[in-house]
Amino acid sequence: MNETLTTEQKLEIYYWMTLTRTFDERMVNLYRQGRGLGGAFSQRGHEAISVAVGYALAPDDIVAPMHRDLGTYMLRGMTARRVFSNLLGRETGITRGRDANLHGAGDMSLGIIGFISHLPLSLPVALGAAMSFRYRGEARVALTFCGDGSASEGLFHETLNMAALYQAPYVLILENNQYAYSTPVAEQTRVVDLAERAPGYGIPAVIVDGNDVEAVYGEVRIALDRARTGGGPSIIEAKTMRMLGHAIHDGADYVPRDLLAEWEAKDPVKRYAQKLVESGVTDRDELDEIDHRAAAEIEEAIDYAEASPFPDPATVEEGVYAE
Ligand SMILES: Cc1ncc(C[n+]2csc(CCOP(=O)(O)OP(=O)(O)O)c2C)c(N)n1
Ligand SMILES: [Mg+2]
Repeated sequence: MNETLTTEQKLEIYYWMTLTRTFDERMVNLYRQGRGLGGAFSQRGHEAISVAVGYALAPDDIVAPMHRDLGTYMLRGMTARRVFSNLLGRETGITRGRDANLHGAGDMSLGIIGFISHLPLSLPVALGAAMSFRYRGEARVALTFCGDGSASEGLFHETLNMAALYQAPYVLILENNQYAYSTPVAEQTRVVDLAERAPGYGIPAVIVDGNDVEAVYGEVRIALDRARTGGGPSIIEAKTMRMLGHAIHDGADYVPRDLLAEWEAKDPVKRYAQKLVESGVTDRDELDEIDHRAAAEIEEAIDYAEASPFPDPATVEEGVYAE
């Protein structure tokens, strides 16, 4: 299924990509200015993947995003205000200032499973959601993200084996961004394409250019439709590049500069802008207008977060379930 996107949809996708990119750039700046708090993981380079997934999911589906999937969070209704408030440890944040990054930042009313820090623990949790859809006969899908490094953990294999066995309505987006912290993919596995593992579970997989938003969208729609109509799970390996360090503290000196330059030339946001202009969908003026709208929205979200209170220390035990 490769449905054609309308002009309106393409511009909407561009808006989400530029919003995600601007959020990220402003977040990095805030931390460099000493205005940040907690951990900040740049998702620069991942915009096409997270936006395409968020755009393709149905409202009733469940998603388990990771730390570089900001576009998906925002497309599902997690506002920039709430995410910035979270990053700055404010009461108005997703975790009410308990965790100043995207860990645990879920909201089941938006169909988002909070990201679990212990990688890749979100995988079996999302599979649980998929199995519940199957048992209840609901036409819903659970989609989970997984990094190249996380794919080397035992839970990856256990989860996919079980998902395959039970033909769960489950889609796994493997974000191969070439590195897990400072470890390149070639130093943790002998397979070149992580998608090569799929036949071992008995499920289909595709490899997609993770910097091409429409290509990712097309593959995600195919996988979601397959899962929704009883065809079982599948893997989409989206190849991209982590363009900055693992987190804000990491200068990533271990990444070869020419590798970064190679991927910079394939920047997903700039590339989509160029495609939209060259194919006559729009012109640079309209894209500039969208960029300005996104920038204004992000500035407003930062102002809102910085003006929001820190949590009241008296509420520290709220949300703690252990006794
Ligand atoms: C079980 C476990 N071991 C180690 C870590 C520390 N850690 C956090 S992110 C990360 C790298 C993950 O790499 P990858 O899955 O490729 O995702 P990426 O950060 O590249 O998006 C590591 C080692 C962790 N969170 N959980
Ligand atoms: Mg990685």
